[in-house]
Amino acid sequence: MTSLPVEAIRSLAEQHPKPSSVQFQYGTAGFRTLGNALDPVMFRVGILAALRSKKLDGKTIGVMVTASHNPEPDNGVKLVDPRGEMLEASWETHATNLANAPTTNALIEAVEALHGFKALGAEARNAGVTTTPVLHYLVRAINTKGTKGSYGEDTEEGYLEKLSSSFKKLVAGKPALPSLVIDCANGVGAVVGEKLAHQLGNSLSMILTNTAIDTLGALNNACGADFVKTQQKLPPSLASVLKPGQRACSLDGDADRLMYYYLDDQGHFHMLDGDKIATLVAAFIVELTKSAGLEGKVQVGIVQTAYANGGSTKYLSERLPVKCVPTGVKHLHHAAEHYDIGVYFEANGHGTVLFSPETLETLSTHQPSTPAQSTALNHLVNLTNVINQTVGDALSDMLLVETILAHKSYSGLEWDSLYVDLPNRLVKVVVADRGAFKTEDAERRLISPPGLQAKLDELVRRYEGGRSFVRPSGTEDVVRVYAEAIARSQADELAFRVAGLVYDEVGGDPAKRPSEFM
Ligand code: G16
Repeated sequence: MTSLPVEAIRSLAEQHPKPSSVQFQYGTAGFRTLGNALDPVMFRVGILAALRSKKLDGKTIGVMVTASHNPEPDNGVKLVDPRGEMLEASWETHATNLANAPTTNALIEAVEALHGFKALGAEARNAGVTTTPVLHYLVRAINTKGTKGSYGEDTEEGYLEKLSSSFKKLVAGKPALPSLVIDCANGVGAVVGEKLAHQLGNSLSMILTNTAIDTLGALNNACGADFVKTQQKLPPSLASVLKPGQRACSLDGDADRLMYYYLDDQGHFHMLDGDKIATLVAAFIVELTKSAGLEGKVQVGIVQTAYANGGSTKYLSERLPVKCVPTGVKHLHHAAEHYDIGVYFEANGHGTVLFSPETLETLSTHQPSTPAQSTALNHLVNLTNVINQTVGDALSDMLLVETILAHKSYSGLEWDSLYVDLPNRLVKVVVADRGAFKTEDAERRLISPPGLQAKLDELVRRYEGGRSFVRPSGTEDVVRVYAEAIARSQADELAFRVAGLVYDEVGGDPAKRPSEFM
């Protein structure tokens, strides 16, 4: 072990000073702020990643630089733990502390204090320009290389090969579906999507749109999964591309979220969000486990957040165990690990399916007693490979959805009719201090500011089927308000009334008071 290279850190740190006026926070998924404010954070994250790797016996750690679902000029950086999961929560505090050390000396002290590490000198490998889920895959593949749990070849090609070969097996013999239009949000999904389309050949016809990755200001601008989810409408750029009845999907800027949608015969837009994906996937996996003769041996469970549409929660909880956890894939992921097969999706389209080690063992040792059982078992095994189990992955989830649609001969309309979404509305409120908002009960209730929850309850009671909650965003400097009710106008009105309450409670610029529907 070499000792801490204090002088090297000192001279580099001097080149990346932290401005005293800013405070950084490792939030829901890493540091997010204006791209031009991130320089000192990037440097310190590099140090933290090295320390994390040392702490874990030299395991590979991932560092992803991405604006994710946010448009320019935002940017961000997030860390990936050795099994391809999000950074362990206890280290988020270390990340925040390092990022906020006010001087070079304070930074060196913080590094030295961190679990008493005396060595750095980590090796770095550049994964190049790729999606967030590919980075998660690579980290797991590197760390499991040559072991029983080997996750695949540790290259982007290895990732594409793993996904495409299992997809081809899953859809072999099924009639090819009509072309799928894919909105790449002008982000890196366009690059990896192009390679995936090439690998898949004629097993899936993909029409890639919004692929302008070099156009300034285009990223997530009036396109992408977050635009579709929050605006509940078609990206304008797809208006001339998408035909009634045709399926389309949007990735977000770093391709870890996925939203599906279609236009009906009248040209009306219908959204198939993370809840609809979770329902489709869970139903299919339950059906396969039964067909494989594994009923009672392997349990499927669902994890959602408070944003899950009430229609989906009702439908799913009548059939399967459903757990609600706070926003953030890390929370969903950990909860899903408690099931044999855990299906987790945020309504925003971020999610995946986890197969427990015992379930993987069961799948590899189970002896099918009929040809039909054998086929179902093979499908389950192939699903474990088409699904990126490290994190939500738009391209992998897309192949999963396409597999199911091909097996069920479903169009968007048939998939959509599994249950009816309650009309809902999401509103952002800009407040002076979002830190004043604290929640409990998986973010469904406010405990601070005091008294505000009682006022919300009183308001919600006036709306039929009304439900609303308020939480501080972990990725943007805003407070989010969600509301649903049985009628569209009621959901909209409730959302804006709650937003108004929130705004009045904490005060702020009157010009920014949420005014629609008031
Ligand atoms: C990140 C998290 C997601 C979360 C989202 C929004 O998404 O990974 O789990 O839903 O932020 O968080 P918030 O409402 O706290 O701003 P991404 O796609 O940016 O990684």
